[in-house]
Amino acid sequence: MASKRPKRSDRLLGVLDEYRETIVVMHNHPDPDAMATGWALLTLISLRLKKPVRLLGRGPILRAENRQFVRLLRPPVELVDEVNLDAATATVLVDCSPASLNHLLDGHIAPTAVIDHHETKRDGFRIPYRDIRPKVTAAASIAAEYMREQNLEPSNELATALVYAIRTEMIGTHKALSRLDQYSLRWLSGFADYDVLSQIENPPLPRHYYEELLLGLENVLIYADSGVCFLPRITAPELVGEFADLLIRCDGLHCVLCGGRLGDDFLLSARSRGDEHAALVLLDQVLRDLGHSGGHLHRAGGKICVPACGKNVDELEQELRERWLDACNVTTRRGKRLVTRKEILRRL
Ligand SMILES: [Mn+2]
Repeated sequence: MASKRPKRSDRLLGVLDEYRETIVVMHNHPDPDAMATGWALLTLISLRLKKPVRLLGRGPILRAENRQFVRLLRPPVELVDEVNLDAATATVLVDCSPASLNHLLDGHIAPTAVIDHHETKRDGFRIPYRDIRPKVTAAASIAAEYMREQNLEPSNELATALVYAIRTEMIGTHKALSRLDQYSLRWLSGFADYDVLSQIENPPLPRHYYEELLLGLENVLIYADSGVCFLPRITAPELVGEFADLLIRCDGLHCVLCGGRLGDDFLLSARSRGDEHAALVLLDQVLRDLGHSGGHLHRAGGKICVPACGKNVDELEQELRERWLDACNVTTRRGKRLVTRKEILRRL
């Protein structure tokens, strides 16, 4: 007997049909998962409801792979600083939590719908449609499911975007893909362009990227099984998370904290593996009364507004290091450098 359970995509479309138009909102500095998910929803909404829909987020997009993604696939993304809403406009928040501050609704306005896979804090909002599945690796897998439910085939570009989104979200997760992720990947692979995918995965990198990587590596300190790195210079906000993904792969490390200042913001990324500590919980402790955090259990991010925190960057880094080591139950305060030039040369 066929299931009578209403399809999620039908419920979403039913909610949005009450409005004149829809704005799909991505998190700030949208990543491929946010862009691909938003793009699929935009396609779904415009084809099924035949009403105006836009895909908005705050920029800029700076990571080389993400710029290449935009250049080659041309997702219908509009980068804006703010959004004007009226009662006839529905909002769909994708790939981030309603209560988090890293999107155009700033955690103050309840969206009409949310489609996400992050761990979500209680937000107290009345939201007519919620589809939040933290066990799913990529929000893009959920968006692909909606398209499949509605018998819509993605264009080559959209399918490539969704596949790339799932592949990037797999980095550093240390867990098997959910059944939905696997199913979506298999379905999408029939439409995706793998030549373009490889061009997105291997973009030309600017020279400053290597400089920042070198400065970062020289600043990694190891305390027992915990690593801390404050990057002396970053030009793209995404580098903090990228560096954390690299560091958590180091033999013997179970949790890492990376941070760096960009303008007024001090950006943080935490990673963990194993059952003892979860990055999300550790970072939450570190940022108490200092800033905001969110993300996945083992991959979390956060932000502090430097002028508002009452400390200069040196004091802030010292405080963050203390709090991080306390949260990790590490008693030593003597860090060992991950790499030192002198030691490497001596071993030659
Ligand atoms: Mn995501």
